[in-house]
Amino acid sequence: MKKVLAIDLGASSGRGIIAHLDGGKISLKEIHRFQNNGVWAGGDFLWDVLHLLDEIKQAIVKANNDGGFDLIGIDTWGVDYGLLDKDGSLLTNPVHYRDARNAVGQKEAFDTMSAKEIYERTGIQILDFNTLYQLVYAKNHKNHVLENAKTFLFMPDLLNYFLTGVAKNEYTIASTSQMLEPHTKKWDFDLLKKFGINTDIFCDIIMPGKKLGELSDKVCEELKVKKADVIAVGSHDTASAVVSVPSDKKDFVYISCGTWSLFGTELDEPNITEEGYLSSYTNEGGCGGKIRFLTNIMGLWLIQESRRTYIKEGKDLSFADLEALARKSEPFKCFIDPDYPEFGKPGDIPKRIREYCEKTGQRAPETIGETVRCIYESLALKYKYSLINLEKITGKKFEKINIVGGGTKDPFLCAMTADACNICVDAGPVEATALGNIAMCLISAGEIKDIAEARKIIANSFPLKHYEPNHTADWDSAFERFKKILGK
Ligand code: LRH
Repeated sequence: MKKVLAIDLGASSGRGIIAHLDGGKISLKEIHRFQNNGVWAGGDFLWDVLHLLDEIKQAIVKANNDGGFDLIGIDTWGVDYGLLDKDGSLLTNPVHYRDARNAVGQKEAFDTMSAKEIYERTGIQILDFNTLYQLVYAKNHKNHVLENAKTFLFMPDLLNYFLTGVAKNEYTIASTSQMLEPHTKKWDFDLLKKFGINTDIFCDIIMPGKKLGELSDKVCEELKVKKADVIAVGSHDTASAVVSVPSDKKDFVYISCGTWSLFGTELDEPNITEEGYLSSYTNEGGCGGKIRFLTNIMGLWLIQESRRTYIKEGKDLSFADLEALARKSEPFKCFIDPDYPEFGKPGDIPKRIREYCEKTGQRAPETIGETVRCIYESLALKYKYSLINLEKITGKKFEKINIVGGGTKDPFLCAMTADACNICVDAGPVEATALGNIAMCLISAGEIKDIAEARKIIANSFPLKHYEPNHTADWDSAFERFKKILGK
């Protein structure tokens, strides 16, 4: 039985988890957890990638001392990248997708090609942090860096490179860039050339489930560990999370719920339409040849970032405290569009919510509980809005939503999702991303046949929490008010 070390990096923390298949079930053990905070440096908001590499090395040492491992897979958030020079050295720290420069790059990109045209070519949701716009910014304002770049690597590719010396771009993470041709799953070099981006820096694309390489001799010597295979998993965290949705149906709806809420389904082919464009549906690359047809919704970030503000103000409240305060507050007082661009930037979210409510003619939340309740209800209403659009675009009718990821630990949000959408919700597994990563490693090693079998094993290994909808007329009138705020 092969042992897997899954490294799962989120935008606020990272983990090392060891796992193996045991009697038809996957057993997990978290061996290392660490913080991953963006760092402000001289006005730039950056990722401390060497800190991440160091933490990954600590996870490798701990896994080695805990019985060893045979396979390792790394997944991270989407879009962000690092550049290597001709000697293979990192040129600068990767920029955080929440850095304000990306909006500038996006605006500049639209001078060359309209948003609609970019969507029609790539099928990817227009988000200001897409790698395409990050590179347009770099070309216009940091060309001295790009001029010295020999190799372009997304975050998981870069970490894989540090461990193996092999430089490749994994397909699922590359699909978040808005730089792939969605049908051929190859780089869209013609598109990149239109933006004047040097296409020589991109690597060969490797498909998820393939072996990328091995821990290098240098790394093994430094850490005093044995060789292990490094697998190209669905290295975009959402791609990994979707692998572990415990559904036995061909058509299912998932929310990968954490800092972001990724709401969607799986398709066999890209679906690129005017409606998809207008309702912000994306065609990201999935594992097993699938397309992740989903919309990126600003998720629990809104609560995480609000909590940071409260803590700075001296109110040391846990997530459970915030949830309890929300439960006690007046329902349906006011709503926000969670995806209003101002909410995506780090800072005082409660203040921005008050300003948003005043601007949209609503009673602004006065207490912490009211603010958090407003976030919860607005998320649930955005899910309803996204479900209606998904059914319209795909022509399918869905009977259940599978919520996976950290958000499944929040019963208030899960129940509200069922109530607002008037649909059953199955919540779990919590460790969806790590499990998808582990599943692709075990598929690559031949221990699991395919993704369908992995989903059965995962459903068998981790109990789900079921929520029946308790839909009331209040949710219908709330949804009408919500749509007006969205301008729909
Ligand atoms: C979620 C996620 C999401 C986006 C964002 C940048 O963690 O990967 O799918 O790509 O981060």
